[in-house]
Amino acid sequence: MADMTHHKFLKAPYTVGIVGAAFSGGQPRGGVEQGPARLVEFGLPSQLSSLGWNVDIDEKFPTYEHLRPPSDQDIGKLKNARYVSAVTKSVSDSVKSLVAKGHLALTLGGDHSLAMGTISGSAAVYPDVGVIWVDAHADINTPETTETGNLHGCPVSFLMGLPGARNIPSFEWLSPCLPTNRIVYIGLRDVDVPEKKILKDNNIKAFSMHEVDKYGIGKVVEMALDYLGRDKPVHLSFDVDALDPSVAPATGTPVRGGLTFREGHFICEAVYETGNLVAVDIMEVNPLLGDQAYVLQTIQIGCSLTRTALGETLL
Ligand SMILES: [Mn+2]
Repeated sequence: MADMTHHKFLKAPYTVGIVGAAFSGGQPRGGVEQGPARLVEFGLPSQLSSLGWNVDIDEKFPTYEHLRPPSDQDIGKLKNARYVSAVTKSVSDSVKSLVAKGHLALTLGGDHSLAMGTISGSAAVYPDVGVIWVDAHADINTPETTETGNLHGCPVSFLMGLPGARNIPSFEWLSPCLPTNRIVYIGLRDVDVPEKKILKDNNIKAFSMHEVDKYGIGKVVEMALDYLGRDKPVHLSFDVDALDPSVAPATGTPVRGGLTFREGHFICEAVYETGNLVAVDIMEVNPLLGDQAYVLQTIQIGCSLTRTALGETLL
């Protein structure tokens, strides 16, 4: 068993609860719902056991089909809103119960709309949780600004309860739980014009690829952790499209100019070292996009990012 960091917000013996969130309703491309099963088949649970964790997983992967409404007409521009709401509510309950027990909640996606569930779940236990959102995209469109109506581009505005993203029909369960100063973005490079305005108007902390190039990843992560507070619980929400498509190609919305393999892993290493983690999301691994080699490469990266966020070190 490896030496484990002291975790300020977890109860010993340290347990990771895996939520296999097999869901793709927040975006139009099929396949991302198969991400969690492929990560598990590749051996993720036993890899985490070898790091010293007790692993709590329902290998049957509860499907969310029973939550699919019989009909789901667009609400304004929003697609599948009732289905996304029902699934994210279920994920929120799962994450909340794990975090409340002092377990680390590890959610494997699935598309990034799931973060409405994961972050509301950890914030229900820790209202001062700080979120590190690693992504090519800001995912902060509101029901008014979204062009596509795909909810994986909107979770942050819902969590914050920004104007236009409050009291949305079918999302009555989700009350604002993420103050605008409790999130830091890393890796942004494809941000819609209205999203840029939202980030600026609300003074939201964001390190785009420009800042990663300018300061280096070490300094960026240090600034991010200082900003959130070194004594506060941390929720890491990692969209694999933050990585350059040459590193993680099998994902729905790849954007060139992304994080290198090491930059992505460095973020996970540094966040783990704080001992403040309460929840980790690994999102948007889509095993149906690209040829087999690309898919395998992306699944391997999903596993290695997770291991690193849970304590695997190079030495
Ligand atoms: Mn995302």
